[in-house]
Amino acid sequence: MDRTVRVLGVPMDLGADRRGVDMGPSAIRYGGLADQLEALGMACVDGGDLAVPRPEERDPDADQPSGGRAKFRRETGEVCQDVRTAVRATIDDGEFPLVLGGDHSIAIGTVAGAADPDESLGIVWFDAHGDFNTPQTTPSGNIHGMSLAAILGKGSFADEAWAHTPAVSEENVVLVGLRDVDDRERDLLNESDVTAYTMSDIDARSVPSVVEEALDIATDGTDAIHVSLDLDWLDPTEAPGVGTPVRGGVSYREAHVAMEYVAERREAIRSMELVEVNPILDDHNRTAELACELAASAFGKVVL
Ligand code: 4U7
Ligand code: MN
Ligand code: MN
Ligand code: MN
Repeated sequence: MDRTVRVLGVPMDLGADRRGVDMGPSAIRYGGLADQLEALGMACVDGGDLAVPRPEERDPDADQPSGGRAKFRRETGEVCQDVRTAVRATIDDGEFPLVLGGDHSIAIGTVAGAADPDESLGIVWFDAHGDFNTPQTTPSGNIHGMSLAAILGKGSFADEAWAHTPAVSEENVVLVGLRDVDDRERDLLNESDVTAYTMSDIDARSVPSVVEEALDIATDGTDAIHVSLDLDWLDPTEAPGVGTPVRGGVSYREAHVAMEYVAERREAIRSMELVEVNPILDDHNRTAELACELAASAFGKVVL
């Protein structure tokens, strides 16, 4: 990937309960993102942060879908449409969009911008969670737990043009690292054609084998892929600064190895995002610094 990287910050926390994830873009920049990428010989420009409304100014329950709950649905839709526009403009300018969250609801916008409507886009989604709830199944009402289902048009998202991206087929969507899935979310995931690798699969088969297969599935017959990295994919001992930590995640080394395999496919990668970093819960910014390191590995950093 020889293109210039354009960093787009989305200080979004409307999709999650734990305040602080809105400071993720600053923390990741402060963690040395541009330096890490420039050390690789890549050009890096900063597109700044998009505007996101404060939750205190809005009513989370305005404009709810029938038979369900999706807090700040209207505002999330508006922000995601801005993300889509910014990502699309970046790609049209020949640059590579690296989106910094913010909570994972922003992926709805990133994918909408990355997916050319005339093409097909695969997704590899590294996460402890499935993000496969709908407004009808969610236990929390938080859209960051629904973003992948929204992209695929599940439940009432089927009728929401800002959310549903038909250029993404379930057959080319892969979840990696699952260890916390809600009951009704599990049913939806099992009924779908999405491929999901749990931590048990990683234990049994190792990261290289699982991640290679995930990349094969996402690239199979597609024009490009999107890589979505929720930092809670890692074990909380390595990434304590996330809103919804779950024990039993991948180690520091496993995360780097996974990103090195991602780097091998970088010609196919159209966009990437780093989400769910919460500096308030972090330990001296180490989760944000780790996010920068993992981005460098994904862009081809090697030791020798
Ligand atoms: B993240 C949860 F109930 N499943 O839907 C939900 F456990 O983007 C958590 O992966 C979602 O961090 C976590 O609220 C969303 C919950
Ligand atoms: Mn997530
Ligand atoms: Mn998660
Ligand atoms: Mn989270």
